[in-house]
Amino acid sequence: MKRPRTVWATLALLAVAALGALGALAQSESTEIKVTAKKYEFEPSAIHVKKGEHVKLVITAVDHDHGFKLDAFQVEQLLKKGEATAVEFTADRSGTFPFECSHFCGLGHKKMKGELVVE
Ligand SMILES: [Cu+2]
Repeated sequence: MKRPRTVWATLALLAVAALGALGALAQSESTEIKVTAKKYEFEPSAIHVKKGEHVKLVITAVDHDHGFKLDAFQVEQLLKKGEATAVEFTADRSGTFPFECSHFCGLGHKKMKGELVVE
């Protein structure tokens, strides 16, 4: 009757591993930052976070549909006017990374930029 014992031992190990992963998730830093998008700026236009943080940006386009594109962390999201839209990523590298509006919104669209600073 070796096999059942092996199965139980494996299950127990898996359970311990799963609990460990959940614990790590709960402990990892998570930051929520509210951002406003309007012609032709993001506010704040410089977003500061700490390296390793899980970042949740809640972005509201107030005057028009806009977009949020942060290439360094593979984020691209359409922002519908009047809706709070969340984008999430883990800031696992330090540096200064540009983001921009990715949905044409008028003459100043190309100037609608900001930067994420990961320290
Ligand atoms: Cu735009």
